[in-house]
Amino acid sequence: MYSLEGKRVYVAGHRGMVGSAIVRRLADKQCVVLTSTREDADLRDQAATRRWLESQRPDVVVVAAAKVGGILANATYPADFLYDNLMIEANLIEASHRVGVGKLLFLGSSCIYPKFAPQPIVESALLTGSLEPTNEWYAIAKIAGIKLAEAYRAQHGCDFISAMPTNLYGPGDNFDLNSSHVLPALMRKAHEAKQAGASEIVIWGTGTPRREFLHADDCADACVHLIEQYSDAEHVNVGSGEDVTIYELAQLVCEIVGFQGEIVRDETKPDGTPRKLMSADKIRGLGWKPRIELREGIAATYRWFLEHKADAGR
Ligand code: GFB
Repeated sequence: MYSLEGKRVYVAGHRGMVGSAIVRRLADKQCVVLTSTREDADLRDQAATRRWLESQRPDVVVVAAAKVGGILANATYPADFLYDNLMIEANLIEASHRVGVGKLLFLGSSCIYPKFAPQPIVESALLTGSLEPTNEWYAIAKIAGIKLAEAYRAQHGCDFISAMPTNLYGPGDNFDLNSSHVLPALMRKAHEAKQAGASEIVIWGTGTPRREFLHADDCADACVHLIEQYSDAEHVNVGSGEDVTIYELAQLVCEIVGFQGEIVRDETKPDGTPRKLMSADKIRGLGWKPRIELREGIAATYRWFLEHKADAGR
């Protein structure tokens, strides 16, 4: 058991959906939460990152900072997804070792696993096959992050651990149709179609790929649980243990938003990996399970969208 009480906890990436959820989750932990802006330290800059950590002296570092995006953004900006993520994680992990950080949590993604990994995907499936081409750049950066954390543990005895969240959604998500993940994209499309009285929304691909979704608040809860309860080299999957097809997801989002038109498929757009349901056995064995059911989580996220984003871009 690692106690967070009285600790200085640096959440890198606190403006993102997961980072902000982790900051919320830490509110009752009697720790000091540290955050940084791009002006404090550009985390792609090694010297700036080191200076920031030396000045703040955190006990705990959460690597939730990353360049993220959906299937199209990954394919459009491969250099940014590989370079930015490699730099951010390498700079944070190395500087954390230098300043003697007692616990570090690195956050990856379920796309680290082979495209055709047996389902549900167990942690040991890492590096057993080829990656899905639409997100191999991001995946390779995240695999390097896992291995860095593992290497610093092996060589320097650092208590650095890694969590692999599944596809996440929730308040603070990106709702831009060109760069977002599927769930916020469908929410925006359904909302705008309803507002405009349109007869259909268009979804990308065949609608047959299966995805597992987890609310960002559940992910944040799992992250804090792992910081407190887990200390080992192998990464830990963080998921709900259930998946749906993209078409089923679109139906659910339309129902919650109140859009009754047709769902049309644009098969010129990529499907990506056919399925990536992760095994949740390991994290359940560590005493954690999600609380937010998909329908309830989407409804809460839609309320957030209505309050914060519904008018964006008009
Ligand atoms: O969420 P998403 O962009 O990323 O797409 P991945 C999931 C599935 O939803 C794909 C389909 O089959 C998309 O073709 N889809 C349908 C849509 N309509 C839409 C739409 O309007 N927008 C989007 N974005 N998708 C990402 C990786 O993969 O998952 C990242 O690219 C990361 O690297 C992330 O790992 C968790 O699930 O395919």
